[in-house]
Order: sequence, then structure tokens, then C-alpha cells
Amino acid sequence: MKYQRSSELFSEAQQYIPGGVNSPVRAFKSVGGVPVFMKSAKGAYLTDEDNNSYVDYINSWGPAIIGHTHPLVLQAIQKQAENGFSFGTPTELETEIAKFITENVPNIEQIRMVSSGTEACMSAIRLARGYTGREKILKFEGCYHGHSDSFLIKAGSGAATFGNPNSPGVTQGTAKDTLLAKYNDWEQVQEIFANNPKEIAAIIIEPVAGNMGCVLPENNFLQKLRTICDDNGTLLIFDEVMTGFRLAFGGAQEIYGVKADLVTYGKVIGGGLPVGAFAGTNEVMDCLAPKGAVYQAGTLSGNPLAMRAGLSTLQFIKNEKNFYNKINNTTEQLDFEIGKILNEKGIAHKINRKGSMMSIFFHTHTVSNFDEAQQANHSLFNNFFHQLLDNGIYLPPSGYETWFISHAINDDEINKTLEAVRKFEYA
Ligand code: KE4
Repeated sequence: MKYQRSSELFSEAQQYIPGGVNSPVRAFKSVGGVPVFMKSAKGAYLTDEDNNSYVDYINSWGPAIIGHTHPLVLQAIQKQAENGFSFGTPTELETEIAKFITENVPNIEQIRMVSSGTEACMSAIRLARGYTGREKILKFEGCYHGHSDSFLIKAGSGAATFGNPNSPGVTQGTAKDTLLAKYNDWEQVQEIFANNPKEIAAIIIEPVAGNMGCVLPENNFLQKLRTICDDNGTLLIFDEVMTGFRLAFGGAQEIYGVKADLVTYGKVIGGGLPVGAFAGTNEVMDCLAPKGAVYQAGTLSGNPLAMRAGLSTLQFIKNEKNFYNKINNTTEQLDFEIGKILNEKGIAHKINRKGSMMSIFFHTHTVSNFDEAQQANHSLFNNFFHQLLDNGIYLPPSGYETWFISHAINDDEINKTLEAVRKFEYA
């Protein structure tokens, strides 16, 4: 059986780990079937416990943008490890990566390292609340900013724009301070501000959304958010956990030319080790402890191994000639060629793409927000996912996730992918 060992391991894992996984999306609940247990990864490929090999379009949900186990990063981590794993003291290396990032990303003067994207986003809204003295935040349906209580909020019923808890354990007291709008719905944003004058501490947005599938800002949406924040003394937070160092070295701020007041990072910034970060101007960041009163801390924040993995990854990206052209061109080619095959098969679909992020919606019309993403044919996606998996192509196991294209994907991998799409049969 193709997935015999994974099946055995999944049964055992469920005895000791909730749902058998340490993060829900890995359990294949959305696509069905048994999650594949990986044992190694190199370049563009994953190898599972049954020795099946896959072209990887998750890349650890973004971090492996230069390809898995890159020799430069591996050597850097090995060398760093010989000096110790974590000290809990300041280290020169933390200053080196902070300097490198603040000098190469627009509009940020200081950066605080944490250990996950959740921690980065959670800390950023606390800082925004502390800086503005306000309690409400505005987020967008379909955007994911990690599992902090303030973000696990679903739209209120009807016209209500205050949130309701989207998970047991999140209190109504927390939910009331999170306002929700539809992505790209400028009128609704204006209405929310009119109904909550001078009460909103921050807007937090994925500048290119990747957690409802890939959904792009339209009609200068980001610039409009910048303007309404300026007019209301509200901070604009770009959650660049996915887009940071992926869309460009300066992320969505660089691509769209819109200045955020705070930017959060994760994934690529750690090169596969646990790192998150949030960054902004001196005026805002100086409010953070120990300099300011807004408390935030972390035992393993800035630990040397993770900093070395992140810095060596970022340095490769910065120094590699045409890095972004390559991953963007690969993604464009996949978009075009897959689209051609699906059209030949007469399968209605929309491919949303920005830079090296893309996703396929089996849908007849465009997808510009979460409602439209939900209207896509997700059972067809699940069928597509499993047929590609069986043919050695590992896609994100949900129609609500973006693909992450890595620099290690070349013509061979593209051809394998297209071959698998050509074999796709649907009832
Ligand atoms: P983490 O806490 O998972 O490091 O980051 C949370 C987060 C914050 N902001 C954005 C835009 C994100 O995409 C994420 C995490 N992304 C998911 C993938 N959809 C991580 C995969 C998972 O949950 O296992």
C-alpha cells in the first residue's frame, strides 16, 4: 500500500497527540484521508515514511523558500550549534539580523524577535493598543493571524460588525473588541470607522491573503486603508508572515508602495526554525518593554540557532541574482500551464496569483473575498489534491491555502506537476 507506514504512524500518533498532529491543518481533515508522514526533505522534494517522493508546494508553509536543507543554511546551523543552542542573554547575532532586516525593508527602524507568527501578531496588536490607548481592532474575514484569542473571531450575525468567538475558550469579552469586515469591502471599512469613531487601535490585514486561498487586494484597497488609518489615528498592521521576504525582500510594503505602521513576520525569517518578528518605527517600537510600558517577552526569542538559520536564508535571498524573478516566473508558468490543461478538460477554475503565491479555486467567477472562496467547489479540490498526491505532487491539503513556490522548483518539477494535472480525472 502506498501510504502503509504513514497510516500506521498516524494511528499511533493519535494515541499521544491530539488528532495525531501538532497543528490541525496537517491532519488532512479538509481533504480527507490519512496524512502523509514525511521523513526528509531536500531541495524541491519531500520523502515520506513509505519512501514516496513528492514535489513540495507547501515548503513548510512558506519557510523553505530557497528549497529544503539548503547546504549554506545547513552549514551555518551546524557551525552555530557548536557554540551552543540558546543562552537567554543578548547576543551579537541578534543585532546582526535586526540590522540586516531594518536596513533592507522599508519603514521599519526596530524589530523584536519572537518564536512564531502567532506571537508576532498577538504582540503587534497589544503594542498598537498600548500605543493608541484604544481597545478595538479591525480584521478581515478569511485572514488568519495565528491562534491568539483576538483573532479567533467570526463575523457577527447580520449587519453586526462586532465579532463572535470562533472557537470554544475565546470569551465574548475578547470578541467584542474585534471588528470584522469583508476583504476588499471598502464601503464596509468606512462604515465601521464611522460607527466606531476614534476607537480603533489598529487594522490588521494580510496584504495579500493566503489563508482563504490566495486573494489579492483590489482597487487600491491597501492605500485606502492607509488613508483611513491616517485620518483616524489608527495603526495599520501588515501581517507579512506569509508575504514578508516572499513577494519581495521588502514584502508587500515594497510591492504595493504602502507604508504599514507595524509589520509582522514569520516563516521565511526563520528559514525553517521557529522565528516570528514584529517591526515598526522607533516611535511605536519604543513603547515596548523594557524601554516602554507594553510588556512582551519570550524565553527563546532571538535564540542563536534560529537567528542563524533565518539570517543565512535571508542573505541567500538577498545575494542570489534574480531570486524573485525566478520564483515569480516559475509561479506564472505553473498558473498558465495548469490553467491551459484545466481549460482543455473543461473544468471551471480561477487561479489567483501574486509573486510566488498562488491557489486554484474550482469556481466559475473571481474570488475576491472569503465568501467567494467558500463558494468554490472544495470537494473537487479535495479530489484534485489526492490525485496529485498519488502522482507525487504535494499541495497544501486545503482549498483555503495558498501554494508556496520555492527557488528549488525547476523545469523537471514543473513538468512532473503538469503531467500529474494532465492525469487528473474527475467524475
Ligand atoms: P504561526 O503561529 O503558525 O507561525 O503563524 C501564524 C500566521 C500568522 N499570519 C499568517 C498570514 C499566517 O499564514 C500564519 C500561519 N499560516 C498557517 C498556514 N495557513 C500555518 C500552518 C499551520 O497552521 O500549521
